[in-house]
Amino acid sequence: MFDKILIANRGEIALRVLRACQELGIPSVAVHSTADADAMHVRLADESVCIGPPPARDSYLNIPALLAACEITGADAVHPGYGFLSENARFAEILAEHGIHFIGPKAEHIRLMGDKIEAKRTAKRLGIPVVPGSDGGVTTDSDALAIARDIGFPVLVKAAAGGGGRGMKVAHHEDELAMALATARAEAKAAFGDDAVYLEKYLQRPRHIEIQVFGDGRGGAIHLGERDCSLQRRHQKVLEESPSPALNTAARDVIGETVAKAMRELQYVGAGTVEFLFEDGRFYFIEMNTRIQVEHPVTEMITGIDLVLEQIRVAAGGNLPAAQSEVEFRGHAIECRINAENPRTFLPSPGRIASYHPPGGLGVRVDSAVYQGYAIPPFYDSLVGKLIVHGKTRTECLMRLKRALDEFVVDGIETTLPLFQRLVRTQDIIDGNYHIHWLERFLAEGGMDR
Ligand code: MV4
Repeated sequence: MFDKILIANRGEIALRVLRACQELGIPSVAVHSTADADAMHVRLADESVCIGPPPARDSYLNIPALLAACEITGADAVHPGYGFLSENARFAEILAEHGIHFIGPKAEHIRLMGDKIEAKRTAKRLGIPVVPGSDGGVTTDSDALAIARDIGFPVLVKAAAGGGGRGMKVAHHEDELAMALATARAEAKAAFGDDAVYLEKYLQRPRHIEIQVFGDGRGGAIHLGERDCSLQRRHQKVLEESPSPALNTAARDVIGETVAKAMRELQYVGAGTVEFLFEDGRFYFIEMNTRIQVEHPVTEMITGIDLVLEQIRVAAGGNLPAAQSEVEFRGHAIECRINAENPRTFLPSPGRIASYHPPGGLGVRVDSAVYQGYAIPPFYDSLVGKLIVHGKTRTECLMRLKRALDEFVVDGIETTLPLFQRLVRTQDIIDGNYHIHWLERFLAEGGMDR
């Protein structure tokens, strides 16, 4: 096992990793920017190192500063959390060159999945169903037109270096294709320095369902079911749940086993998420994330498996947490991302938390790094915390969520708590009847004011 783990992150995920370290009896090192000197992850870690000024590029993304922090403290492993350097293949390689373990997948798999064209090609080769589209990148307009006619309009132009919705353009008809290509290319070039694009059939009202996988890097891999992440706003997830209201046991077993088999073939190591669009009963691969995700607690609540602790164990050469036949999906879990934002305009609302009272009780979990009197700095994402609720059934889970939301007090800043208060009282949500555009439509139609 590792001697000491450096946590290259901040906020609730830094705390989450810290807790896993404590349960494994491994000393931890927190790093922080000057803006985070009084952050909870710094207080609770065994040691801490200041790695730079507030802007992330000078601190949490500063590789030389992180290497120096490992050197100073004698950390022999780094957990990157999510965001920041978590999917930076070069960072994983540099750590290895310095004899430090990266708690995450192999650099080659991070790099492979970072290129959306290569990721899709690999998925297809491994027997995962993909969205119909160009086989690889598209080069000329006439090339693109031929493919678009073949798969049928509407089509979506996507950036190879994209993800998270950046550099995407829809063409509803032939006469929109050239413009969509040019715009997507220009945006991709500006955002990623790479103008490679590819073409897909545009799915109009799918759900976003992702499969959690876990590999041992030696050809063993299991799946831990799905999360339905269809409730999003501007490509930011708002509420996630497992199981998906749209799946039954048979459908889960089929897609889960397909994905697990692919991960065995890849010899994938650690936690990963394979993202799908799901429409008319069919799955279509879109991307794979090679990190622990914000919404991982939803999976932990229904499987009882500590994903972060298992990431550490497997990175140190340990075995999978369970055989596939031992994985049980128990009950239902829902996560709400509580942001420091106005619940109608979604404008950030950083500042001091005057009063803080998180909910508790059976089946209620709050993953947060804030405390009463803490000032949320304006430099980073606006996540105040995640409320995760578990129940025997979806109905029980929703009732418990309603109760927990009523208990939750965060005063002094604006939060998105009122949005969730509204959502748990909305029929489509109660019925599980929603897709990737549902929330934006609800908000545009004044759902918050009805
Ligand atoms: C799509 C799609 C429809 N058809 N691909 C958006 C982010 C990126 N991860 C993939 N995205 C989409 N890809 C095809 N072929 C619609 C989206 C999409 C979306 C996907 C998941 C969750 C929310 C979304 C919101 C808008 C568009």
